[in-house]
Amino acid sequence: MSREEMRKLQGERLHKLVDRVYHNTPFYRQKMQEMDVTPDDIRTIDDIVKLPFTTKQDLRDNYPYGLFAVPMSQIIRLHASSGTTGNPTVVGYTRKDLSVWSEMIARCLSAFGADCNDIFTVAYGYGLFTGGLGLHYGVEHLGATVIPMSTGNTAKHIQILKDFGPTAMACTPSYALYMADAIRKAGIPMEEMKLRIGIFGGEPWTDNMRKDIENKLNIDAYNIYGLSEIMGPGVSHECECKNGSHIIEDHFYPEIVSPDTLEPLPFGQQGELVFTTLTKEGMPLLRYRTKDLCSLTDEPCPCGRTNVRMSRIVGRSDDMLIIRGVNIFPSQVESVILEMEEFEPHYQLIVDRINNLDVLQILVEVRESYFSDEISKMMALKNKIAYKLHSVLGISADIKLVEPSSIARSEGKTQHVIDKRTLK
Ligand code: DLL
Repeated sequence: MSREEMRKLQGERLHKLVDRVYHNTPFYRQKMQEMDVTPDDIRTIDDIVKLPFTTKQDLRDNYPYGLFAVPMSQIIRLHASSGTTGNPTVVGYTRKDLSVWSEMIARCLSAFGADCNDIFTVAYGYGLFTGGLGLHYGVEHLGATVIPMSTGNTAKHIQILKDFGPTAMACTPSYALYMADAIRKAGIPMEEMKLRIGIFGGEPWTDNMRKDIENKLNIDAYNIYGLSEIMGPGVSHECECKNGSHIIEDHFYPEIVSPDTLEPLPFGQQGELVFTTLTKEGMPLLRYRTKDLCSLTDEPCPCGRTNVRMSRIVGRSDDMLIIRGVNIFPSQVESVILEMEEFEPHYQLIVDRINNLDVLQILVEVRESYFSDEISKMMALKNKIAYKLHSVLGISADIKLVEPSSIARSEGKTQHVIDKRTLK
């Protein structure tokens, strides 16, 4: 599609979308009324700037189903990702949403050079996380074969890579490096395997990591990006040129805005990525602030695709961390500590990457009156908070109880995160 045709289609879809949310989502109707905008004011895609932004906080305020635009009888799947504190962010899909999602992923996979002759292992988490099931149904939609590995089964995964002859593997890039080391340690030469394509995303990675993965696994490694609020994996994907990721623009309209002023920025400038879900039925979102920092380009791509491309994600405009593919906010730790009288409101998350696996240590200060020389008492306290943190964060952490005032403060403030990972 030419850029002109695409923008026309986006404008038509935007008008229908705004009409839908105005009539079906009280949250949006109220926001639009406050801004004195009606669906009739939205005629072309350029009118998008008249619409309100949506944030994770809005999702949290309307937890769990407040932003759904259809009755629950039409929602056939729910997923969820981390909220900034206790409650997760819930997303709901209609049958049509799931069909669009599978088709999008099939498009991504075919851009990676895959077809119905390929066999995929999907080693993203299956469950509330969108990675596993998202890729799974996309592979089926393409007509290829899917092996639903999920995460954390490295020995079995290696055996399957050797015996079942998969040609493609989908997982986080850090897990791909971890697998490469495990395969080397198992003494299995890559030539005994048929792997040729890697589908990596869910966390930031670099072109150097790509080279490393490609050399170690003897594959072509491609970037896939997405977020559960918008759909899940597959919102954008690389092509054979590996020079930016094409956005599935007929379904998701991208903008880059300044995170400070929220003013739209032109192509080429770096800022916060914002998406509007042009066709989504279950939980459509207007101008959702992803907090991911990147830039966009509409320069023609040698592959021939005309969709706008986004650069790699270079950072976040909030304090979200991605640890072993799981999104973590320091405020989630805080919410647990504030509920427990045994602890001071001071904590620190120390993140590192050891042998390609992310490790998280959490330091928490025990209140004077609860501090004890008795090991059994301290162990019980540690287990108690470890259990609560695990249920809120969804990953395990090494908890270290420390004495009151022992976490360094500067100007009275604790530095809540020390991230020692450097993505080379
Ligand atoms: O991570 C969806 C996904 C699964 C994408 C598998 C790709 C592959 P969430 O858990 O909602 O969804 O986390 C979304 O992860 O806002 C980015 O910060 C980050 N992220 C996802 N893909 C990439 C990527 C899934 N390719 C958040 N590069 C997003 C950099 C990524 N960051």
